[in-house]
Amino acid sequence: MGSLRQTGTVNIMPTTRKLGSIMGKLQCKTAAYSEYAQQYGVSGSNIGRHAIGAEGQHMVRRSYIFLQSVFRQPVLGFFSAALLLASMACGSGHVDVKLPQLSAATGAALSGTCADLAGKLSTLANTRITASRNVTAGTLKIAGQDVPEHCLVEGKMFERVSSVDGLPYAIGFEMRLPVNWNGRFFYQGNGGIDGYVVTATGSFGGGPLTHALMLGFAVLSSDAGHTGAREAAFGIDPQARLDYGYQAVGKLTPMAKNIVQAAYGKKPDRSYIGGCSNGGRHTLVAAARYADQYDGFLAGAPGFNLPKAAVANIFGAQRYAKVATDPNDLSTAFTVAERATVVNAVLAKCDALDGAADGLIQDSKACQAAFSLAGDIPTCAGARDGTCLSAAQKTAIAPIFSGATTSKGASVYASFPYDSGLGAGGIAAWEFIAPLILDSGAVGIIFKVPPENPTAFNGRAFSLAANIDDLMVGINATNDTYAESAMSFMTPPHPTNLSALKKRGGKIMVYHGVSDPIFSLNDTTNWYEGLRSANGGDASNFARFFPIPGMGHCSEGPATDQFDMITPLVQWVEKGQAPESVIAKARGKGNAGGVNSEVPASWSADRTRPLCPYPKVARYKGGSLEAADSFSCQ
Ligand SMILES: [Ca+2]
Repeated sequence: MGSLRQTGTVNIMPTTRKLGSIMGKLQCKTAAYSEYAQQYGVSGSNIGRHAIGAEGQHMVRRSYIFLQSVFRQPVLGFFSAALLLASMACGSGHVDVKLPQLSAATGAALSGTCADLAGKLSTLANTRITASRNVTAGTLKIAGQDVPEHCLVEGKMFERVSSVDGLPYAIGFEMRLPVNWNGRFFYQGNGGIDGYVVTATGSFGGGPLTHALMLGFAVLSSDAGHTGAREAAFGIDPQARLDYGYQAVGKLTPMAKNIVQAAYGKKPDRSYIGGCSNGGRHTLVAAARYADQYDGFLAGAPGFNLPKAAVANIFGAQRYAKVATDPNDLSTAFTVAERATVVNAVLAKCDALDGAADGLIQDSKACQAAFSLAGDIPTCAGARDGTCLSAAQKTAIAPIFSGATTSKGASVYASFPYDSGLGAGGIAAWEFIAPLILDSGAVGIIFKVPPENPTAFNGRAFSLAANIDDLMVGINATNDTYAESAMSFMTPPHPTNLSALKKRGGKIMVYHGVSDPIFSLNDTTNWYEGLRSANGGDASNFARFFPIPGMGHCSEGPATDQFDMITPLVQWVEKGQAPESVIAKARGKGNAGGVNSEVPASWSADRTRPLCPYPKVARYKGGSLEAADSFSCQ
């Protein structure tokens, strides 16, 4: 503040602050209006004038006249200072915006038996119930504890035969309905390319100690419209593409709420959707498309640009192939020892930036500025021995981190941050194997228009020979058979316009491993920055984003990856208590949720850390390096 101008003996700060507050309201109002304009198509050139409106114009004119009368000089300098304060006011959450407070859910008991319920469901539209049975307490266990008694309902929606491949398709699902219900519904978004009705427990956090079903939610899980046995081949059916992308969620949600109605005598008081990876993508897509259906959204590692991420991973495979010493094994391009060398160099530059040399890089942004692959890793003078990278390796690998590009230099997806988890076990599968067996089929058969022929498809050959420019065209293309492009059906229509969710009192929490090798933290950070901009510089009154240092894709890595985010999300949605941090625990020896073998031996088995809402990071304030309360979110 010392740089602010003083005029004579008059302290301008109170006045500047006052004007800052006015400008802050205007700026935030402008942002809210631009969100409105985005939604309703008001022309951009009119936004500014409309945004501040007559009231705003009057406020500015009144302030300007007031300042001129006091100082008898032009007030542009004050306006600059005021704007600075205005942006600070917006950024620190002092925005005078009242969002609706949703009421808390109230529980109910299952009415009648599970067998009775099946009879009540025979009239559900486009739905066939295939089984319903009681599941006694303890049949399922989580972290050694009994999952309470519930009713399992299985069924299919929209059974049909494809006109493209002549094969049967349906949206398979199961619902698990607790006998003692908490009044809430949880849609479990599953991972990968879907295809499996994963047990509907509603899990979250690596090695969870609890899950939505255990907490009393009614939980739905689905295959999103195709069976896993078909692998990527379902992608030649246009409707199966759309169901996988977003329509299965849209079809299942009202059906599931009707099952809840039949089971408990009322629809869910509150509805939540969550998942990690592709499940995080389903969640962010739902936040944009189905904000009227859900109150709370919990998105982990949201691959909301999944087609782009898959192309970027194929780009990575092509770069690794240039320096692999064994052409049949891409991991020889960047060995375990070489990745450990990079991790050690990253830690040397970055670990202490948060105040504690503890093996976790909390200040990832500062780390990216501090670390350089070119400068901080020795270039091998002779043969590669694990302690250096050859010049050719640096040339091949650096663009994977700085971000895949087309032949014309256009960004394909996003950059990836350097972090402490780059040597972890899960990295190799995502970097060296997935592009040849997962991303290949996803891009070639599910996303691209026109698709490759699945019967003659060789994923490895496809990925290593693909032209990246052509793939980018393919994921954005349509034709008569495939009327929606992958970038349309897989991604949220306007990712940073969550105004419908916000305005009805909905809340969204997002988490992402900083060392995630397939969906980049930076893509999620860019999205969240865009969301902040679209909301006057601060989205924290309805959306919070928690980076998890060291964590890989959804779990594991040298990280504190065990946490419960559904409980704080419910507190936020239903009681207005925003999560200032979430405590996460390392899964060392003896952890009831399953041991993470990548927890470093130097850590205590149950190390805890606060996960902080971006842009805050956990900084050391003193005390034990093993305890969350030695850190604060700043
Ligand atoms: Ca540290």
